[in-house]
This record gives sequence, C-alpha cells and structure tokens, in this order.
Amino acid sequence: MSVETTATAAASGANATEKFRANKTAAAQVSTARVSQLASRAIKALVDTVTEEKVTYDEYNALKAWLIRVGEDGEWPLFLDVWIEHAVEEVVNADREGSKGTIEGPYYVPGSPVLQSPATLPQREDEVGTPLLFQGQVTSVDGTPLPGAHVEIWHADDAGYYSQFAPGIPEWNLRGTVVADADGNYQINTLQPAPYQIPTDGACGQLITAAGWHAWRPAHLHLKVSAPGQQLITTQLYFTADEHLSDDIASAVKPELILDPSPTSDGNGREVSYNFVLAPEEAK
Ligand code: MBD
Ligand code: FE
Repeated sequence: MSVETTATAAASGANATEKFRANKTAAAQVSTARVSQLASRAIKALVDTVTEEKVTYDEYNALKAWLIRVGEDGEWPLFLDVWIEHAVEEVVNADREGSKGTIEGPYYVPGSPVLQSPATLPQREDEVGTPLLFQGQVTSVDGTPLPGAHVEIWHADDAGYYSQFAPGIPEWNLRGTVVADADGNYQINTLQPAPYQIPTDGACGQLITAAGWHAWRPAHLHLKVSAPGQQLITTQLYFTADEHLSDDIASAVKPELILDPSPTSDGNGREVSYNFVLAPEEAK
C-alpha cells in the first residue's frame, strides 16, 4: 500500500491538527492573570510529580522525546481529547439542565450534508454493519417540541475509521445534519458502530503500550443537537453490554448516555429511541 491509502496515526493526527486549526477560533480572550494562574498550576502539578516521584534523567528525557513526538504525529488533539477534555466538559456543563453532554473528541467536522428527517446517513454501497434506526424527539426542558431542530451526527465505520481522518472513505461518509420534523421528531438510518480503538501506531499508542493500558472506547455515536433559542449540546451515545463502557480510555461514558436497541420487526437490524432535551440559552 502507498502512504496515501494507509490509515496511519500520523496521517489521522495531521488531519485532526489541520481541522482543529481551521475550525476553532484562537484562544485570544484569556486574560494575563488567568493564563498565569492556569499555567502556574499546570507546571506545578508536573513539578510536584517530579519531586514526589523522584524522577530520573532517563525518565525526564523519555518525557521530552515523547512530547516532541506527540507534535510530530499531530496527536495533540487526540491526546487532549482522550485524557483531558472530559474534565473540561464536566466543569462547563456541571449545572446544565436537560440532556447530558459529553466530549466532542478530535473527529468532528462542521458543515455535514443537511438531510430532512427521515434520513439515511451517507454511506458506501457496500458499507459493512448492522442497520440501526435511531430516532426520537427534540424538546426544550418544559417539554415543548422543537420543530426543525438540527441533529448533527457522526460516527466511525465498522473498521473504526472516521471519514476525513482515514484515507479512502467518501468525504461525508456516516456524517449528516438531520433536520427534525414539525413536531421535533427525527429518524436516522445508519449502521451500528463497532467498539473503537484510538490509533495505536503514534505517540498516544506509544504511551498506552509503555504504560500497559488499553486503547479502547466503547462503540459510540457522536452528536451535536441544536435549535434556535436553546443551548447546543455536544454528546455521545453508547450501547448496553459493550465491554468497554466501564473502562473508556476517554472517560466519557455517563449512565444516561447508554442505549438499549431492540431488533427490528424485519429481523435485519436494530432500532432505538432517544429524546434530546435542550436547555434554554442563557439570558444575556
Ligand atoms: C474518538 O473517536 C473519540 O470519540 C475520542 C474521544 C477520542 C479518540 C477517538
Ligand atoms: Fe469517536
């Protein structure tokens, strides 16, 4: 295989780094005092680790080499979203009403094809996987349906690859922005995602191997759900009986986010309902 057709951590990481640069606005509004406070504490946490653990020069140089490699492999988005983002999400959404959120992860791309409900996500003719009908209603916290709510969904294919991050997959494969109907109801036909291993051949994989950890996330759907006047929620949904629900490497599972699909009447697939409750936008 040529470089272009091989799914490597470096290729996926470079894409994640590029997409982050393209989509996220620079963190320009952090004050000097706040930068000083946060950077001091973060550095102190590392220094305390060195002191308390009596770190050797071999260990210090191993860390230096590894940090250099994280950048070379483009894996800062992966590293941060796997090991740090869950804490940010918990802090930011601590008092939020309505449905639970969880981390976005490194593989979101804005601007996916807009599809009217009932919708089928873009997929290849020979896409592998069990059909999954995912449906429900989007309401506000007082139960009012939200007509035309947007249910943005993206997930990995059966081999664990995301379109636009692994090579050879059509651009918007298994990605879509589904518009709910006049009653806030949505219906999405897709495929059951498989348990997912983060890329193991880059710097993050090197850390996982060196530490004797595992690289698994439970199978998941990623979602961003929004409607005018409501706060957008970023979340993920998981599936009951997945062996990695209790040891997600990204620490992003919450009990409210676990689906339990049933077989469809034709016996060919599975279906599940999940209702999204959006919190009102904060008064300005
Ligand atoms: C993923 O698919 C993901 O959702 C997270 C959080 C990290 C790495 C890959
Ligand atoms: Fe994911």
